Amino acid sequence: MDKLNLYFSPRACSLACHIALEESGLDYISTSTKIRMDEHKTVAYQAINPWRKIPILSFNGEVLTETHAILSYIADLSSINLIPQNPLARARAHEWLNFLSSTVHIAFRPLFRPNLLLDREELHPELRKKGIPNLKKTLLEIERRLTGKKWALGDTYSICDPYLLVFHIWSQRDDIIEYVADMPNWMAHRKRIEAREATKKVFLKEGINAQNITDK
Ligand SMILES: N[C@@H](CCC(=O)N[C@@H](CS)C(=O)NCC(=O)O)C(=O)O
Repeated sequence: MDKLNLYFSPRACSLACHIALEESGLDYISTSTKIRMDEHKTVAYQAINPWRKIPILSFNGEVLTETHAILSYIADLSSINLIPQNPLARARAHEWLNFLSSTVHIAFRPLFRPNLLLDREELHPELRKKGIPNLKKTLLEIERRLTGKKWALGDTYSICDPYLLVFHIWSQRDDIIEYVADMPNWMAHRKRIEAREATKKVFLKEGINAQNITDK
């Protein structure tokens, strides 16, 4: 099998896959493709992924898209227990992953990317205003689900945890933080993730540090 190659953009949802790969013990490489620099729109990247989104995992001529699918694949390949085998516990993992990709990620869209929803720039402030209560409600649901939990699934770290970190980082961005409530359970969870060696290594690889982590 080829080395797994993760295409990532710093602090994007690909960060979850990057950390999971580092935790997994699998042999991998990662390729920086900065969204901010439109590197995902180049002809070269489009030839690999015509959908032009990050992340992708490429290996053996395969190109796997979707954070949820990539995380699940990493967990299944790894000999480290990154997703439970027990059917209900495994379903709980997919419950988190689907919630994060389909509901939480999308709740940021009116604030981060109003241009994807409406062309008319003069309506963007209204769209942002409408998006704020929904974002807040969605993030507070995460806070509720983490009550009394060390990790997303309870006592054991899993692929759900680095995915949660991505959205916590987004929630603390300079242009978002004023709209979100205090979320002590989630903040404590983030600190536990950030204390792990794999997370520290990936922050270094992606160039994430205390100065730029809250940047827009
Ligand atoms: N459903 C996809 C969403 C992928 C996605 O939207 N990724 C963002 C980065 S977090 C992206 O590629 N944005 C660039 C763009 O939309 O132009 C997933 O969960 O992986």
